[in-house]
Amino acid sequence: MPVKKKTGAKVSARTKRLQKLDALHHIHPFTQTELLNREGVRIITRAKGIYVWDSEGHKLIDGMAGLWCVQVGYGNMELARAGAEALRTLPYYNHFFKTTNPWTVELAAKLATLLPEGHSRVLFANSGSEANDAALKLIRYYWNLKGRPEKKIHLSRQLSYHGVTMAAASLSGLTPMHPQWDLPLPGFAKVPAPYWYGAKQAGYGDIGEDEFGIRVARESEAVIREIGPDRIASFSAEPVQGAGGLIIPPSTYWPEMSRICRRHDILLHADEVVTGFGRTGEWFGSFTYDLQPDILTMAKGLSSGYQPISAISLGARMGEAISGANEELVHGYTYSGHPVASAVALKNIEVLERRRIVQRVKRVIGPYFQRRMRQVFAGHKLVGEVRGIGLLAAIELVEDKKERRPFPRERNVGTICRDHCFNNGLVMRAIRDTMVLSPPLVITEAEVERVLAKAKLCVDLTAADLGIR
Ligand code: PXG
Repeated sequence: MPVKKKTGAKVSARTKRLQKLDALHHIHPFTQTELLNREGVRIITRAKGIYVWDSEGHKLIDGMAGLWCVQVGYGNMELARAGAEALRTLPYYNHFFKTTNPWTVELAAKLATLLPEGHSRVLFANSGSEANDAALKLIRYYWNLKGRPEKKIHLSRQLSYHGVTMAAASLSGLTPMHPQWDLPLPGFAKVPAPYWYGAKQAGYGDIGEDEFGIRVARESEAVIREIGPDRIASFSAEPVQGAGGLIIPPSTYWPEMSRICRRHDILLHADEVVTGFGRTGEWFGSFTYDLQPDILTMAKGLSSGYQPISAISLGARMGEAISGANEELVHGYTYSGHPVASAVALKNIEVLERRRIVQRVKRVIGPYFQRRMRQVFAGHKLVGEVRGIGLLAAIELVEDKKERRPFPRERNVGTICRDHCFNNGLVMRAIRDTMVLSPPLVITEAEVERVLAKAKLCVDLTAADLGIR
């Protein structure tokens, strides 16, 4: 997000200094370093509620809750105090050598009350990628314990995002994530994504949503049969695909995919890094879509992003096998279940519960947001589809609405729109030409209106740039 200088506006000496140091010493994630260094980085200096401010004093609405994670909004002093208290009392200790700390124990026990049935045991890590990496190890270990060492292939979907470690990136179905690193590793296979809006362009014709959900599941089963179900360890999936373009599965998809996993004895791994902690209107997307995962990974909303912490929960089948194994579990990070991160996550869950934030997403603000998104963008000449659930929403910008044909990639329509958003005080994520919103769960109706007014203005400005009236 480059700082766009308004005509005549001067950038402060402090900003200039930090930009220079950043350019010299800091390599950014998912960024073309040389390009960013020429433009100058934006420096975020503070945040409150749904707003962030940069070092030049520009105020932006954070329509993405950071990176889909700041559930309780910025500046929650309860979380800050909980973290400070743990820092003062026990800034570090680990869970190796038969030890633990009160916050991590309480957090594990609290999670067990919120997670899908049977998920009574958790392991901790520090990021979504690490949690997914560990999940794949645990899946391999489970099959080894069960005397089925040939079950080793990890299935996942095209356009999925599961993180960046060697294994999590291999699991990810976003193909640009692979060539720089000679990935995927062996042992990973992909099945199609239930991306209904793209079905026409993908050659499925005018297929209905429900029929498409079944088709995609059946095509996934064909891949399973081709590889051989006896060789497949697991199917990893986000209940709703986030970074791949906010793909909301047709209602027929999950029931059918769940049946297929059960039929072939494939472990279901729900990646709830985005969908966890209220984002879809339930504590976990697994409840929204009635999934019974064997293993579940969570991060982001677990601490509202205030601290780096993630967790892996095991359903009854894996939990019993792994915790009952007659040997040491040879896995764990220095910072797994860090006391400060655990204290913050625990307080975050307390705040979500006490303020009934998840219920409010389900009953009040989620439905309001979805309804108003559709009203504001209905019939817009650039908008092919508005989709979403809970406090996740996307508008897909297309060249031809009837044919659902996207703009040529080189026109960079999503990037144009995103830049208008930044320049007009709204952070919105562009995934190809799909504009995504995932605001803090504490957003109010009046704030939703502010987000939508800005989003509408920016889509209009994009249409004008493209010469579409
Ligand atoms: N699973 C899912 C579903 C995610 O969305 C990860 C795993 C990895 O988490 P960590 O904590 O290792 O980043 C994610 C992360 C984006 C964006 O631009 C999305 C993520 C991360 C960075 C950028 O949409 N999701």
